[in-house]
Amino acid sequence: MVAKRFFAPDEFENKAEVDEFYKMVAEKDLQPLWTQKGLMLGEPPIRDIPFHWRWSDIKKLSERSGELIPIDRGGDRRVLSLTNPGLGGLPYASTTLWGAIQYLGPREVAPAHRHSAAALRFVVEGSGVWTLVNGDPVAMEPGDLVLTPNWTWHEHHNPGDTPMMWFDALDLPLIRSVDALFYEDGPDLMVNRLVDAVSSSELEFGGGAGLVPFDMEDEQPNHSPLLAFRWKDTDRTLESLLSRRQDGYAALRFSDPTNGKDVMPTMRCSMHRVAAGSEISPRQTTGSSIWLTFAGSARVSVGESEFQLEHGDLFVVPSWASMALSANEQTDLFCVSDAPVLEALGLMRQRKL
Ligand code: GTQ
Ligand code: FE2
Repeated sequence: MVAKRFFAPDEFENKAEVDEFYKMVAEKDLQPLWTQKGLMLGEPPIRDIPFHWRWSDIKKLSERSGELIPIDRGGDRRVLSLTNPGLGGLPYASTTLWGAIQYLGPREVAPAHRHSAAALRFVVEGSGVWTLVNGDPVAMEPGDLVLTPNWTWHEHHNPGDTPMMWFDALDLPLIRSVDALFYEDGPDLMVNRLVDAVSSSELEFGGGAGLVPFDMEDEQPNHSPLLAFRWKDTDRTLESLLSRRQDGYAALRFSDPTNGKDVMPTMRCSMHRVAAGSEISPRQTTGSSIWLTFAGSARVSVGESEFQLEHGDLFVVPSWASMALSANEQTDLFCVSDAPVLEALGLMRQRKL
């Protein structure tokens, strides 16, 4: 391959004139394309790095934050964000995704607000928290996936006697990068009541496989109207998928029950079950993802790194990094990625290695 030239003034015989020209261009806030190094490389220059966070560390620090830090107005959310060391101190797990662990103590309430970044929760431990999404109370239990789509009001309640910890993912870095992040505080709260009712979203759209209301309104939201995906359904589906597989690896994608699209326009959610001794074969894809080890134990390699995963551990796969996993025991993993964005823009590339 012929090396590209990057016409520095030194390369010219009429160096002084070229030098002067480059100065004049810069003075008018212009830059020549022909002097740009690294603008377009063969493969994307990727800043976020493969990284692993241990549940044991996060849990200890979250519990300590529960003792030290109140969550009244101002604090709002007791959240420790996964900070990818490749991103220069930004509180982001990957280039496009915010990932965090939220801790809500007994009888605490995280007050109402909304933002144009979309969010989702996947519950790791605890019980009894519910979240109010645009007025609809949605219970949260371990293994459940709960959505708070972009610009929906949300507040979290823990009316019980025990703390709860869950994983949050938001498309916040992506929304910030396109300068479209808006935020609004909500009305202050009312009562920290117990909720045992099933959410209206589940009553209307949670009927089960392929069963959706006939008389849906013409105007549909651009996200799943079903806001909670329950562990018992996820577990049962993974179990039957796995029983049909020879290779010991089953995966499902959470989808909008009305149209099969991803649950929200910017994030794809999936759940993976790998039988003891089985593998997720090496692969790579554009777009980044955050993985959460819900159960089991496994070894994963991401790019040049290798991580040993235990219950609750999280890791990030940057864009175009290879990923392969092998399970020591049966292992369940939740995954959130920015795949719908890449697909919508015609930028999805995937390959098995
Ligand atoms: O629970 O509403 O991890 O607004 C980051 C921002 C959680 C939330 C986060 C949020 C929330
Ligand atoms: Fe929020």
